[in-house]
Amino acid sequence: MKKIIAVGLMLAATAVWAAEDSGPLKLWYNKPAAKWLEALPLGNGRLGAMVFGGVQRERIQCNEISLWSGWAEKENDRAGSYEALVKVRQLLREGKRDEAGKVAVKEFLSEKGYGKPDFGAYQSFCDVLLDFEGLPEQAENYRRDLDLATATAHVSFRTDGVDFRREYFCSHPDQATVMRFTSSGKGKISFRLGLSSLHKNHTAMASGSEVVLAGQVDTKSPAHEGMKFEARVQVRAEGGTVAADGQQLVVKGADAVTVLFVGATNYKLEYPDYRGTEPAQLNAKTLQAAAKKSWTELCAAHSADFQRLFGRVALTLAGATHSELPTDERVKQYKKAQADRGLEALLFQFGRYLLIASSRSGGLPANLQGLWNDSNTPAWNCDYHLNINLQMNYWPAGPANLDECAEPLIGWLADLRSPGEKTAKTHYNSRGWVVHHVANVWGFTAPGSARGIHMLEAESAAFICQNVWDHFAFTQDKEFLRKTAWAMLKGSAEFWVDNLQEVPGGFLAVSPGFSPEHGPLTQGTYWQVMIVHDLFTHCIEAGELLQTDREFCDKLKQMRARLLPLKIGEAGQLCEWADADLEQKVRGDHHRHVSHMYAVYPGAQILPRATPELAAAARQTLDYRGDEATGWSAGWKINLWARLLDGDRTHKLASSLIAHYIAPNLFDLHPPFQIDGNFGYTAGICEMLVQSHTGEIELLPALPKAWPEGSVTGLRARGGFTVDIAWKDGKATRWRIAAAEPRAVHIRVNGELKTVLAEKL
Ligand code: FUC
Repeated sequence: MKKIIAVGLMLAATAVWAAEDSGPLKLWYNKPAAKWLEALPLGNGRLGAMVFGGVQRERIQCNEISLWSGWAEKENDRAGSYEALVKVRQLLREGKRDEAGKVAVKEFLSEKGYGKPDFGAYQSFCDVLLDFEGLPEQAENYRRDLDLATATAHVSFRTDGVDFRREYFCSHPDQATVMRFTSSGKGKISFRLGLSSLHKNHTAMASGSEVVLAGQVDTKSPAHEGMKFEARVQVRAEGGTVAADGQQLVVKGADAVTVLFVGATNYKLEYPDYRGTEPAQLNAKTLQAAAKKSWTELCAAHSADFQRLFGRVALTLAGATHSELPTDERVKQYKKAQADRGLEALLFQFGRYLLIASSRSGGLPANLQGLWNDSNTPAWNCDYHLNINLQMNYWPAGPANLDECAEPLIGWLADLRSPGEKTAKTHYNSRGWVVHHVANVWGFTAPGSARGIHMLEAESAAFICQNVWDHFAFTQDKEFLRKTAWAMLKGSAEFWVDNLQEVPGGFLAVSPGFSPEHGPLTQGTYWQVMIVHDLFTHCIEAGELLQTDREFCDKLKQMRARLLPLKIGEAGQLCEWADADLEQKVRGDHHRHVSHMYAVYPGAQILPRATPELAAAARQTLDYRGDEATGWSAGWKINLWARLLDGDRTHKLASSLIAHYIAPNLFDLHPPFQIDGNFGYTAGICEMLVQSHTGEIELLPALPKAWPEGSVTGLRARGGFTVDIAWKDGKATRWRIAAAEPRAVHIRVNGELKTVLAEKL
């Protein structure tokens, strides 16, 4: 029997939690933003704002996460597609991959969807434009910052001997973007405020102390009504006057001003119509409630709400930190020297900040840009890509102690099940639910049109179920497992029970299979098999925990045992395909997708200690692929190298992400901006410090030499544990594992495996 050692006894008497300070959690600049990628993001999960910080002309570019073009189609699935699927599978059995691909594109893919107007795109919302009368374009002592600790942006400067200060935040409790303008002088605040929008169908009107912009997205189709939206601003001046002038509000000679911004659409996350209350009605109610609160009360509510989430985790990395430099300069400097531990820690916390700001309960999931977008034709529709991007967005939720932020994803998936079941029936004549490469807010689950076999990624539902399972694994919330997750997992597993195909050797595999954006259609793709393996495993475990569906779970066990076994290729690589000819190109292949690394991360089938040969093959594959790629690809590789327990290589990837793929405002660049890279980075840092996918909690599994000393508190491990660690000279000097109830847990620390008692949280 293993000895249970009280945690406290292991603590080195001199150790402290906080190593050297990694510098303030602030992004700061000495000039206004000239471009969107220099502006500072605020968000409450539904409303987003980008603060430019101009002295004379201030622009706050605003978003609302549900504002989409397109519409809810009654029918996205393609009648007769199942017959085409039968043909495609037969062609693949005959080894006719090209022909199978052609039939799939011509006869199986839906004519609706991606690239068509019905699918839609995430839209810009509106801008709040402020012209401050009498202020110059440039001022002395200028500073613009975003304080991550309080989720507040500030702009301050001095002109004509008067100090001006502006503060901005997006409040979740009050569902409003709040601005406050003050100065050291009396009656010094005068401005005109207007709202503008890129949408051609809109009107703006000011009256009293409010201005309202109402609009409707153009569907370019008379048969379909576009989404309606409305923004409303209320100005509360202390001293001075407020008057309406056409489309603008005019404030003159105020001492201080509070501005409340509310915004809404008539979208409702509810299949099949996705229509809800009129935005004017929603806004009137929200504004009325927020208007009753003073600036101080609004601040206090925002701060308490945000701190509850953000304040759970602290990370300090000893070593050089350049917080004295403006953040854009700091990023430039990092490109040259990669010697700024403070920036590495800041970017970690920025990822946590962004998840809180773009994904809160009651909202939609964070899309390709979180919720920040200034275009009506954004890259990839700024949609939900399910062949890596959406999954990556939620990788940090569990380990970075932000479980609640996964709720929008869970809610959206719950809604997607109904259309997903219909698609499974029509396209696969099968039970269960399915979604493919891309999805939107309109319940689109079909294999979308136009873009060729890329659209054919039926494993996407099973892939996102990995996030759903992890939500349970981190929270241990059995009610969630019973009431919500079980139906999702079981439904997805049912789909695969009906769809796995027998391939040579009597194994089960996915046909048609496709390695994301790489290679042809085949029945020998490994990544899909890896995903189905994990789905079945999680389902079996859930069934046991919930004491339900024993027969079904037994069936899953039998089928899992027959899945195509993973293979090591002639060049020592982990094979992406069972088709030997496709593996010939492995040496020169630097494709950004490393899909068959799924079994290393986020899956856990390949483990350096338990499956060393496969782990060595995974390393070899990553070496062939190389470290360069795109923002999210670098983000994924950080997690992969951490799981392969190589701290220095992990740090190299993390440094390379900062050096190559970070904008002045710390948004990650694919390029263009894609938020998955930010979230991949943050998840990767967690994976360097704590891992918990093997039934034990490993402390500092991938600590690089560059981080000899530091501390982290509040990270989470699967099983509902919270982990604090301090380290020095690359060794843990102090740690604390806590759980809701004290219980024994296996930990691996400083090369030893121990059983310790987790403290009560
Ligand atoms: C996937 C990637 C692309 C891009 C897009 C949004 O399809 O292959 O690189 O990230 O998503």
